[in-house]
Amino acid sequence: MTIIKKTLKVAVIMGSQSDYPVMKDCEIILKQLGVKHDVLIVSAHRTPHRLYQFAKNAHNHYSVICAGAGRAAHLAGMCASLLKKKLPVIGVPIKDKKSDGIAALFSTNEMPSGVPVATTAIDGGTNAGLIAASIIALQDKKVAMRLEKFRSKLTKSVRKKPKKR
Ligand code: RP5
Repeated sequence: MTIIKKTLKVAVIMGSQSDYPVMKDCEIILKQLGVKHDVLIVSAHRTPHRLYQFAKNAHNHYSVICAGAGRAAHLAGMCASLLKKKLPVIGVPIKDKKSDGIAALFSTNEMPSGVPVATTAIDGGTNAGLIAASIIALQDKKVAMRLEKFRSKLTKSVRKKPKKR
C-alpha cells in the first residue's frame, strides 16, 4: 500500500460551536501526540451542503474523521454514508440537557449494518483522539512511540492503594 503522507491527518468535525468544549479534548490529545489535524464545524442539519463537500473530498486530506454531535446527532453517520472513500469515522455523542446525551448516543451508534461509525462514550472527545491517533500510528512511528509513552505514563499514575482521607 502506498502511504500518502499528506493524508496522515485527522479531521475533527462537530455539529455546532456548542460541541467544542468536548471536541476540544480531542484536539488537545491530538496536539499532545503530535498528530496533524484540522478542526471544523460541519452541521448535518444546518449546513448539509458543507457536509456533502467535506465528505466528498475528505480522502484527499485525511485518514480518520472524529465527528462530535449532540441531540439528533446525524453528523457521524451521514459523514460515514457520504464519504467517497471509506475512511474510519469515530463518532462522539455529546451530552445535552434534555436526554443527558442518550439521544446522541443512539443516533451515533445505532447505524444500519454496512455503514459503521465507531462510537465513543458520551462526551468521549479524548478517547476519540486516542483512537484516531492509534490509526495514524499504524503509518507513523513517531506517533506510535508517543502513544506508547502516553499509555505507560497513565499506567504509572495509578496508585496501588487509595490515598487515605
Ligand atoms: C446538534 O445540535 C449539534 O451537534 C449540537 O450538539 C446540538 C445543539 O446545537 P446548538 O443549538 O447548541 O447550536 O446538531
